[in-house]
Amino acid sequence: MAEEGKGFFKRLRSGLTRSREQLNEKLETVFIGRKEIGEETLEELEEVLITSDIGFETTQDLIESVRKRVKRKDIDDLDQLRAAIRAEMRDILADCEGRLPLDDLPIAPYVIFFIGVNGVGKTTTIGKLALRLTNDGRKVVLAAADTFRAAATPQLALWGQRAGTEVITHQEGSDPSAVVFDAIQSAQHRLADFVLVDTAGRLHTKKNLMEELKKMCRVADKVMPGAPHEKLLVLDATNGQNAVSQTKLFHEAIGLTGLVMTKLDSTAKGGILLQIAKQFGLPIYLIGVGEKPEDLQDFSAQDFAEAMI
Ligand SMILES: Nc1nc2c(ncn2[C@@H]2O[C@H](COP(=O)(O)OP(=O)(O)O)[C@@H](O)[C@H]2O)c(=O)[nH]1
Ligand SMILES: [Mg+2]
Repeated sequence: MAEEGKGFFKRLRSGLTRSREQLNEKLETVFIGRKEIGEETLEELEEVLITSDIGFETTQDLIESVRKRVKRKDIDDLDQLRAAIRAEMRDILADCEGRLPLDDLPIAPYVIFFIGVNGVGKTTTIGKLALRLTNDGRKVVLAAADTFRAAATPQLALWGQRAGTEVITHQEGSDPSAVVFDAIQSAQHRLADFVLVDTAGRLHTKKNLMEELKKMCRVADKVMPGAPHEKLLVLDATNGQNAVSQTKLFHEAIGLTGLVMTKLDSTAKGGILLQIAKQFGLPIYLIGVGEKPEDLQDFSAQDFAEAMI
């Protein structure tokens, strides 16, 4: 692993500390005083996994895989059990590794909507990503299309300043579609590579929010046929099971192209990522493991599984 890679993995591992420690503690209690792994151990293991937020189906996959290995006599201690679970987790997640087209953009500007309920980390994620993209020499335009909350626009503008990007803003309460329109047009004129669109997340008016998002998509497509190129749902790992229902809700309403999961550092519920990966099969593009810009990472199945157990 290159030096930079090592640093990233260290941050990921440290971010997932709570999830890992809780899972490991539970696994240890299953094994205390046991000499061999029988059906009873597997049943207890199943219980442990089910209570680790990874979901029913993922648990069944893991248990099946462990049972096979026990039969082949591949597992007779806790370390080997951990290795088996790790390998199976990696395989489940491998299908969900998403990558933004950074090196060869299929089209420019590449328009990405960031969607999700209030407080999940949309604005922060856009800010961190903008910083990374501009550091890599990409030209970025930010669209402050959360016109609903007064504080939203200055928050995004601050990130834009930090990253040195243009930020398209309108007045509070104005039509977010108009912001999208202006942002894409401006990006086209300036030959920008990316438009990152920050959207509102008030969920108490669910129906209106979905309609508004659909309208923003229609308007984007009108200025630039095919836009938005990504509709990414941002999820907060600390929300646990609520993150599952949010994914279902938004995916059914507007058809998502991928996911971002933030705040994995603030919870022991990191397993929720496995549940969502298994249930929806959507690509996971980015994960947040802390407050710093470097804590927004590309999602790697191998690294995540290794950091998790
Ligand atoms: N610990 C931690 N905090 C995060 C992460 N991502 C976002 N946050 C924090 O979550 C809070 C809400 O983020 P914000 O971007 O304003 O959410 P929005 O309402 O979806 O736009 C802020 O205080 C962020 O600093 C993360 O990966 N880890
Ligand atoms: Mg916001």
